Amino acid sequence: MYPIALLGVPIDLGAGRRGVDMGPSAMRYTGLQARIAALGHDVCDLGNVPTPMIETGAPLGDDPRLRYLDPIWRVCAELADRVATCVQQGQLPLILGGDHSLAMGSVSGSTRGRQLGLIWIDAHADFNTPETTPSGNIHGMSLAALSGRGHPLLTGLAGRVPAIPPDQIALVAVRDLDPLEREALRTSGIHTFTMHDIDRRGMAAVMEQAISCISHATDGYHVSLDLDVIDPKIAPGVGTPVLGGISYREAHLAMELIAQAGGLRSLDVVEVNPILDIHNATAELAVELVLSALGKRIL
Ligand code: HAR
Ligand code: MN
Ligand code: MN
Ligand code: MN
Repeated sequence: MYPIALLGVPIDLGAGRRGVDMGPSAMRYTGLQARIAALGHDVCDLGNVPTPMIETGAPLGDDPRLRYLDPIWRVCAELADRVATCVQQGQLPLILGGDHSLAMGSVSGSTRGRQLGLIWIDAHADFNTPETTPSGNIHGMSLAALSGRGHPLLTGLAGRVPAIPPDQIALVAVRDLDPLEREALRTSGIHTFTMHDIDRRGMAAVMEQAISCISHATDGYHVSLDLDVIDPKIAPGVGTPVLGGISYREAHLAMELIAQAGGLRSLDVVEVNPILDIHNATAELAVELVLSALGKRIL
C-alpha cells in the first residue's frame, strides 16, 4: 500500500449551507492520523489548502448560476497541484472536505499523467451545469465538470477535457436528482447505480459491477465519498440530508470491497457538517469508512 497523505480543504463556498468548512477539523479530532497509522500505513498530514471565506470577501461573482466560481476555481487549481505532487511522490492522497466542489481539484490532480476511473458515492449526482442548476451551488456541478460538461474554468482543471471519460465513471447510491440533471445523466454514458439497484441487487453485487466497469484501461481509481449517501438517521451531520440512504453496514461493505479490489489511488471524504451533527457521529463514521477503504478488517 502507498504511504497516505492527508489534505484538508475547508471550503463551503460551493454549498448553500455553511458548516462543512469545519469538516476537516471534525475528522482530525477523532484521531484520524493515528488510526490510519495503527493499520500499518505510513501517514503524514499536509495540513489544509488555504480557502477564502465569505466573511473575508470571497468574490461571489456576477453569475447567480455559478456562485463563487472564481475562488472555487482557485482552490481547486491549488488542490489539483498539491494532489498531483503527492501522486508523483508515490503517496495516496486522502482529501478531507469541505463541500463536494473540491473533487474537481482532487480528481483533476490525481488523474494527471495517468488515466483514473472514478467512483462517485453520493445521494446526489452533482451533474448540474450552469444551464440546469436550481441553486447556483457549484458542489452540485462537480461530477458534470469532471466528465466534461459545464463552465470551461471548471471542466479545464485537469488540463484535458474530460478529466475522466463518462464510461470510466460509476455513480453509486444516487437518490435525489433535479429534473434536467436527470435527463442529462440518463444520456451521459456514466455507469449509474441508484438506491433502487442497491435495494434489488444488494450492495456487494452493485459495488463489484461498479468497480469492474470503470477498471478497463485505467490505472486504478479515485473514490469520492459524499457522506450524505448514508441515511441521515445514522449520518445527520451533512449539508443536504436526503431520506432513504444506505445503511451503516452497506457503507462499510462498499469501502471494504474497494479496499479488496486493490485499485484505490486517491480518496475524498466530503460534506461533513459538524453544525448539524450529533456528538461528532458523522465525522466519526466518515473516519471509520476511511479505515475500511484503507484495508481495516473485522478479523
Ligand atoms: N442538486 C442540487 C443542486 O444542484 C443539490 C446537490 C448538491 N448537494 C450535495 N451534493 N450535497 O452532493 O443544488
Ligand atoms: Mn456530492
Ligand atoms: Mn450529496
Ligand atoms: Mn466503462
